[in-house]
Amino acid sequence: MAILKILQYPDERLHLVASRVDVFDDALKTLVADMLETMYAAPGIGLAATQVDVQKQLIVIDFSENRNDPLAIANPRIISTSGKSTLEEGCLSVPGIYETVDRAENILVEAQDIEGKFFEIKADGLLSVCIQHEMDHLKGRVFIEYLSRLKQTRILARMKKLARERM
Ligand code: K1U
Ligand code: ZN
Repeated sequence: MAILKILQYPDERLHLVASRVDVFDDALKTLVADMLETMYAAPGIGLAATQVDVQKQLIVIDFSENRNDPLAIANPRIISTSGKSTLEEGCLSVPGIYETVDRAENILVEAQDIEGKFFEIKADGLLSVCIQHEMDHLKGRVFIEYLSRLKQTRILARMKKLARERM
């Protein structure tokens, strides 16, 4: 297994749109294992393939207390939504920034597992928000794009400063 590099906002590659996963082979299983290791090490509760510069519709999530209940989701598609949720979100691609975003409270998602088998996920609370956040990554969207122009400008300046300090 390997820890992958997580792209940092404002990296342009975070805006690429992912393609459907159509081959469910050993290479996909290795990618899922690497994404999980990367997410656990970060640490985070979710990670989208886009964030590790792989343009595939693939997400990993684990928000269990003991970090031992991983979920891998390929080709997620929202079938229905209801209600409204406003939770604080973070993002491994925008470290140190936590902001509330309006999302659907309940979602029903159709997806495929790493064998390609279709399944449905009914989610609410943090799982629902996390899935919506990760699905946005697959569409090239970063959560701060829901914020005001002023907040986005401030965050962009902070991220550019962080990048300069890392050099
Ligand atoms: O997509 C990502 O960058 C991962 C992100 C997922 C997420 C968190 C909260 C709301 C929506 C989506 C994170 O995991 S940020 C880090 C984080 O929330 C966390 C880290 C360690 C322990 C608990 C939470
Ligand atoms: Zn994120």
